[in-house]
Amino acid sequence: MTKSYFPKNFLWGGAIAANQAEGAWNIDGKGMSVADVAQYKPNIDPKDYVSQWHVSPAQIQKAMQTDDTTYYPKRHGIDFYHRYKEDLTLFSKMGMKCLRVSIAWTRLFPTGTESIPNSKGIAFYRNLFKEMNRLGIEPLVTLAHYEMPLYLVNHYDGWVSREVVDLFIRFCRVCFQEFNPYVHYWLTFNEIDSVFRHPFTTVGVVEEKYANKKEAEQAIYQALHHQFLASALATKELRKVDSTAKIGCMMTKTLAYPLTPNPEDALLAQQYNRNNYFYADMQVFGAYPQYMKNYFNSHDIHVQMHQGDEEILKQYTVDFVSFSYYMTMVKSIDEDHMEKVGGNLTTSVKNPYLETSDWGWQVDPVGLRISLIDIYDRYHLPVFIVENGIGAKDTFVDGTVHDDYRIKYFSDHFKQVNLAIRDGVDVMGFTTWGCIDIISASTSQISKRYGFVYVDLDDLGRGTYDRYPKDSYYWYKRVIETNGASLYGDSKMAATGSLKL
Ligand code: BGP
Repeated sequence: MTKSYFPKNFLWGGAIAANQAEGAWNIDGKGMSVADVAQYKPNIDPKDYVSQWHVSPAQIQKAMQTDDTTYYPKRHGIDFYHRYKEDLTLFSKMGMKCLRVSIAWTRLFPTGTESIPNSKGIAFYRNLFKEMNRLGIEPLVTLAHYEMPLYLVNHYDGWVSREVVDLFIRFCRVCFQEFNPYVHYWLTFNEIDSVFRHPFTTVGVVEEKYANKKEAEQAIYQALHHQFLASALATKELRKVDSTAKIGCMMTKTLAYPLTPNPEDALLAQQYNRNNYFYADMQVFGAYPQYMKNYFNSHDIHVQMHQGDEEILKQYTVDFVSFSYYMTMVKSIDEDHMEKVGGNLTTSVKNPYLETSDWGWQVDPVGLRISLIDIYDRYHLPVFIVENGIGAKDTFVDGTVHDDYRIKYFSDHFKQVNLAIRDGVDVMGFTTWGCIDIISASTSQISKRYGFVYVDLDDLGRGTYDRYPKDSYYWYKRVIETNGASLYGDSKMAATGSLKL
């Protein structure tokens, strides 16, 4: 029987983002962010989720004039803003060692342009981090998780404007100075590679403003350059405040397999994977790789750089590589004629060996082990799985949810992480996505539930907001307290819910 190879200091935990959990979108001086424009559209065809993320100037104007929170559920979230103490208590009783949260830029700087931060925003995060420290939960903090100020989209063209780099660094400086006593692990940009999947949310680019696709692509690469630069400059700022704190990049790991041994399929998969690595390559190696320079030349893309940019990128690189992992992809030269599956705002050829989630995402635990090995072998830096989980339709009965499917999902994934550690990968920790039910990033639903804790709320914002531990809550508690050993022993007992608090 396999044993647990998880190191003693392994950071078992959970992850949420401000815009999907906090709510309180216009409370205590918070400004509007791009997340406040994301609508919930009932009965939408899953294939159209992507279109929801492509927002026009007219939609932005409309969203700014309405506070219909049933239509914009992220604005209410799960009210973590007011209930965080209750939630942290639940996490602490579960034994969580780490919680990934993000800081809403608009809570500190409502438009992004103020010179003095909003003291109520600072007080909220200071209290949050203090409480986490008190409970022995290590904060892992994302500086930008799909929540840039809407003002910067409307008045600066988002990250296309170089001034946004300075405004973001002003925000980072305040975060590091104010929260440094409580926070030792930071992440810069969530899923920085998602920039082409949903540019509005990632870099504040409204594609409609550009004459054609080519101009929009040029703008997105410019915005991306500014984020790479901002990642390096944020690292520089952090080092000034605390030389021992660690900062990481964050990518969506979407490993692609060739459908067949046809070398053309293998090449396609390799190209896809290389593109997926481009973003972390930039933040780890600190320079544009030759393959991207060639792409820019052949596609007539001109990224404007200032003198000194290249040195900054090179000098301030990240300490670790973090990633989200939900599904894998399949590549084939005959792609057009094949059955497809959707997920994570992208599509793939269906993998005949894998099952899919309720939302069609291909579930692949072994792919996680392969990804861990690939990432570690490429970068030789510690790796951190900061998002993974299954969005499912839960049934709430008798005050709980019997979510054996979630237990199986995590059990399978944790075991693969354990094997990757045995294979020599330095894994810092694992924060499961949406450890408490939150509003989905892509669909704005809460019925797409990821949590170990159920929140009494429906897609139209109706409910008491009360929290209820699911069976998986007790199961994960046991995994944490045995440092993974229960995965190979008494996990069945834990799964039945016999281990109550
Ligand atoms: C990632 C995002 C998260 C998150 C997760 C699950 O891409 O970083 O914010 O929500 O995916 O996606 P969804 O909420 O769309 O199911």
